[in-house]
Amino acid sequence: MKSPGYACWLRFDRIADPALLARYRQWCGKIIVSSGAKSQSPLRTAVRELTEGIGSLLGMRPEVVNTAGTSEPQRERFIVLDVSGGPDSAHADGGEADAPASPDGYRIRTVYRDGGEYIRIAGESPGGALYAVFHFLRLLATGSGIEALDIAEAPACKLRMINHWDNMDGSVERGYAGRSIFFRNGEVLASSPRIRDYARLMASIGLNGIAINNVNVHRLESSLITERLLPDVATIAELFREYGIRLFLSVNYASPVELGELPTADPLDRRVAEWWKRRAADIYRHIPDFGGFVVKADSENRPGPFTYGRDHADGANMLADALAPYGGLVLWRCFVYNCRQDWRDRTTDRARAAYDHFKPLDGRFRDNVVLQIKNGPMDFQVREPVSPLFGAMERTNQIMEFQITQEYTGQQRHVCYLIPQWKEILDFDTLLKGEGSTVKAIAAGQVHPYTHCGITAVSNVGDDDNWTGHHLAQANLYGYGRLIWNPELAAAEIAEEWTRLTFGADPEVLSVVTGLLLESWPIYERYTSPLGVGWMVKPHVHYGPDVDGYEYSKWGTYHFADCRGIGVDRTQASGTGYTAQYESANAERYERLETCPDELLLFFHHVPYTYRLQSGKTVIQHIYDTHFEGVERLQYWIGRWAELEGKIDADRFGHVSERLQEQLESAKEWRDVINTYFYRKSGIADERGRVIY
Ligand code: GCV
Repeated sequence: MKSPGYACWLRFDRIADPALLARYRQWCGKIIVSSGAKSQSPLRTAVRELTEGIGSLLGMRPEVVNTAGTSEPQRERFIVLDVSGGPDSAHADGGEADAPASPDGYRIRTVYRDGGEYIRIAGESPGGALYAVFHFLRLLATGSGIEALDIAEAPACKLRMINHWDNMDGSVERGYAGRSIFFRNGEVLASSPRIRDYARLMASIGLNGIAINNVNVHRLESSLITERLLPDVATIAELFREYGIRLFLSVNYASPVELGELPTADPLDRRVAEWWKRRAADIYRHIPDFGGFVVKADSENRPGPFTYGRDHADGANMLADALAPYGGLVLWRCFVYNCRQDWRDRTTDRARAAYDHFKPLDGRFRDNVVLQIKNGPMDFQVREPVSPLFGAMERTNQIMEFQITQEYTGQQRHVCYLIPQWKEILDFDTLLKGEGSTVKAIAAGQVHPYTHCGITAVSNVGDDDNWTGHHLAQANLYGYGRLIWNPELAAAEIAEEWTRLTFGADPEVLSVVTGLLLESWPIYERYTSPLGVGWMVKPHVHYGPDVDGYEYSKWGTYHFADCRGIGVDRTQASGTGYTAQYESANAERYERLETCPDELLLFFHHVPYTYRLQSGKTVIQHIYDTHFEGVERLQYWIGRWAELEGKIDADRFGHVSERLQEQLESAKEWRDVINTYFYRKSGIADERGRVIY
């Protein structure tokens, strides 16, 4: 028996309001489908999803009719499901001229004609039709009017991906929701029913690519591209194909060596290039629409072209050449830095690394190479500036990488709704081509003429019954897809939509769940590391406070707190010069103390505890106040959540209540450790005389 969390936002509970039900039923009794919904085609999936969704929401089984190009006058109301401009497009409605430009786009219109009244759901492609169906079902599930629809949608980003950090033993690196849904004990779980359910979830939020294995590719996983495992991988690819999603694999750069077939992985060695060409041929024989490779090379002890005195362009291009004949991509990660730094060395700044490594290579990459750049220059901290590398390479395709899995943001034991964070990032104006060169515009290919661009993110999914560990963490997966489809959506809009679909429309439930979600990132930030400094977590596990855990280590992640002050001087004037990696107006804003935003102050500057922020508070008082407030606000929301008892099912109510208690204990620990640490370092008392140990 699956728990109430399993269906996530695709619950499609029966509509309770009889009047609404009757209205919807008038339209949904018959579905006319253009013919040619071939096996495995997303159009066929769209028909199935529409039929089943209507069945579940309205308690009726719609009649499905194939038109094969004819258009009989209909007396009753009905739905037309179609691919615009396709050979069988029987119900063109006159709105085609302004149809969405993207092949993934769609239109949904209510059409009143002599011959009948119908709702035309039309994708620009079969995949577009599937996205349209999920949109239509969302309208029904949220009780929207359907009598006058005129919707045209197209995704902002071309590549809308998910990365899994799943290993073949079934573990998930930085996974907080159980074990892998793809692998167990060295085997591929090719026949697991969960994989199709996951593909549904992904397609319902508009995602179109997935890399199923960890970017740290170890021995076992190196075999995923061999004849032994490709048939199983192909079975998974087939499931995703039904939902319009292309499958990618992370590959080990040293595969020819790891698999014992060559003595070298040198990208300029002809034998190596030939070896990858043969692998590519094998892969495409099994998976004709294979998306390509994700590569973590020369990073955190993973092999790469540096071993052979080659650079990243040499490395990526060799793989790109192998995939090019089949239309495959190389997603080459830019998370490259010195992970064996001497903490005594103040000249090396990890934040600089990606830009320093990659910017000089602009123009040298093949057109099917896409650089994959983490959203910040460090590593998914609760607060970081936007990576200055994003958009800085005009002639090199790029995608940005977010992290849905909450490695540094409470590990799905804490509520931390990340959409507001991603929205801030997407809205950031890099100014690289003048005003309006926002991250979202770059990701959409509107700033530079990238052939491939978009967004990817590390999944938060595992085999827990509710997929994401914390029920409320489902909102991050949902919101990720919705936001990268349309970055103009507000975080609140997404939260409300998700809550309605997941918990229903009770106004109190809506108000508490959305309120808690929307304040959760600011709350988390308040009780953890202050003012953008980051990294005060327990080493390796990255959960719970340890102020000096990384301070004297090799990872390049320091806060430099002493008895006088705290923060990392990344200025050009007196620090590491990192600020210069931004376009000049942004560089100057970060460089100058007076203009550096408070929330990033300690990322860019080392200041005394008595330094006064733009908010008017001193740094030390800000630290004390935010840490007390973080816990207080959490207590407030725990009280509000308790009011929902009986309004949502006991299973999800109880689960979230328990996790909130755990979060509270952890938040108190953070508060007391951080406040005590800085009180002892600075010797400055809290103005308000609260308890500090
Ligand atoms: C998959 C961080 C994480 C690692 C992760 C790495 C990466 O360092 O802690 O677990 O490795 O980022 O993104 O490659």
